[in-house]
Amino acid sequence: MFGECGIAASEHSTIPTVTLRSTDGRHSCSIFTYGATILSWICNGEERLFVSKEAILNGTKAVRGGIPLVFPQFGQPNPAMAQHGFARNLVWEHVGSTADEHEVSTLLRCKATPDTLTLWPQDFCLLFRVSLSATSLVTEFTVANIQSNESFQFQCLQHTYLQIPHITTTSMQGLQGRSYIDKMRDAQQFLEEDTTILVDKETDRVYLPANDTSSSSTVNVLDTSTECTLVSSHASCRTSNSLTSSAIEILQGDISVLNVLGVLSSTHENNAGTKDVDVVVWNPWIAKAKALVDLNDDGYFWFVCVEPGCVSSPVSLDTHCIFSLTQTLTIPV
Ligand code: TA6
Repeated sequence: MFGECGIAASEHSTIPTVTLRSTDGRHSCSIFTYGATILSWICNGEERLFVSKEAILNGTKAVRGGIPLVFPQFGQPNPAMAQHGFARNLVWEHVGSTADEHEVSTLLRCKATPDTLTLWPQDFCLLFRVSLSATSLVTEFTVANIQSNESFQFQCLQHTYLQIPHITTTSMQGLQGRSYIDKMRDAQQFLEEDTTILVDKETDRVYLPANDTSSSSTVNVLDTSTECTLVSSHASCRTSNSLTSSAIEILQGDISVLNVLGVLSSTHENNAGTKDVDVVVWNPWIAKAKALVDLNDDGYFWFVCVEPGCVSSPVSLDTHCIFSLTQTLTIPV
């Protein structure tokens, strides 16, 4: 077996943390069940995600770093709901794990609560599957519309903070040919013409799906001092229908991980292919870093956010349908 899964109390909170660890000890991943927030991904003995030294890790505030989950809104279009929605502030339930000779996976679940129903009157079930292998981390965020009377719309995103040697020696490739909304230029839309993108000021862009052959859906983050690729980020989404009532009972009930995985694969397999997604690129730079209480002033040196999601246009999910957003982070061998 490649590895195993464990769950234990967290360092700063009684809310548990799920840990995936390879048998050889060289690879691991930690998931704080507060928000199902991935706090660490170690690949070949090296930490690949950034978490601020000032991050609040006691389960009272969304984590500044790792991979917070954004749902059902991006930003704060509904001012009555927290920025980036409530998924990253809820305690998720650990459903179980699976392992084979290539990877170890775990599954977490979050159901609608009286508080979420008050804020957002839709009955949903969220699933988050995290799979660790020797070269990659795959994170699959699934939304199930389990109500029978109406569809609902939402935005979702995986807010990934990638650890880098230094922002001034980091570049990104793979976004050329994609249009983007630049939040630093009055949310106007531009075309990315550069094959290599550097960050030298506050950067907050929503790159729209690469829906033609001229652009790819993989973003490579490189160290310009060595021209080596640090990590590749690929993402896609898919929507599937035909959740049977028994499948809904499995998703909602006292579920086993194999039952849920069975529902996911049977529901997804006989449906349309995957689609490209938005990619948000963010670095707060100097002023915004100073303004963020949970980020030290020079914290912006050490990360760039490459965040796959569906934010430029909301997802509309019909009754008894599921939607999955899958991010694959790969370390070149
Ligand atoms: O993903 C980029 C962004 O929307 C930025 O505008 C900035 O607000 C960032 O998210 C962090 O948001 P947070 O609510 O986690 O402080």
